[in-house]
Amino acid sequence: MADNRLLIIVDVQNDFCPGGALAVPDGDAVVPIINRLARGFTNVVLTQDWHPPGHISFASSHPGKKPFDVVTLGYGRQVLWADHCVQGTAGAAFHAGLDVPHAQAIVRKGYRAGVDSYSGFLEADRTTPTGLAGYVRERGLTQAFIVGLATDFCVAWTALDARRSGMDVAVIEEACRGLDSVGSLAKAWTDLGQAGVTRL
Ligand code: VGL
Ligand code: ZN
Repeated sequence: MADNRLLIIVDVQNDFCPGGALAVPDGDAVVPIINRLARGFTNVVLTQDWHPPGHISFASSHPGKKPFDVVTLGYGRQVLWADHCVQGTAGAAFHAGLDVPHAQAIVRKGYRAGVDSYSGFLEADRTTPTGLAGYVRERGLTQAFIVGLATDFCVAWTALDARRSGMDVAVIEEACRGLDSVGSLAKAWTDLGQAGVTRL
């Protein structure tokens, strides 16, 4: 019998953990929880935030701007961040304690210089696909369980897009941590609930 369940582990990378460039408070606490959860899944994919130097989401790319400022780009509203998850750096690497050797795919996102991507499915211009929707479809995966960092950005956007792609979606709250930079955590849970995402 086919196992249609997929665990999506979002952005458990050094820069999102304490000491990292864009640290999520208590972010590394999810590592042992995710390791334990992952043992219960045959199908596991990881997302990896993966920006080139000078990426458009970096405040340093916008003279006079600082992290958490908001700018309007061609595709809409963009929160600016400290430089983080630069391709090939230690900050972009997965947390060393993450132990999911049976993960089947790694989906990198945010690698185009001029487009951000919180979602593991669709970039911030809302038109450029990462390929994950096609992967999920070809593999016949219908039920997504989502964990990782940060709850209010990449986890929430990935969950909403998984839902839009037609999957049944649950976010496992104890295996996520949020940034809550701009009152974004409460809003994320509201949006997820309205989209029919289960909060586990
Ligand atoms: C993320 C901000 C910028 C995330 C990624 O993984 O939630 N947040 N890039
Ligand atoms: Zn990023």
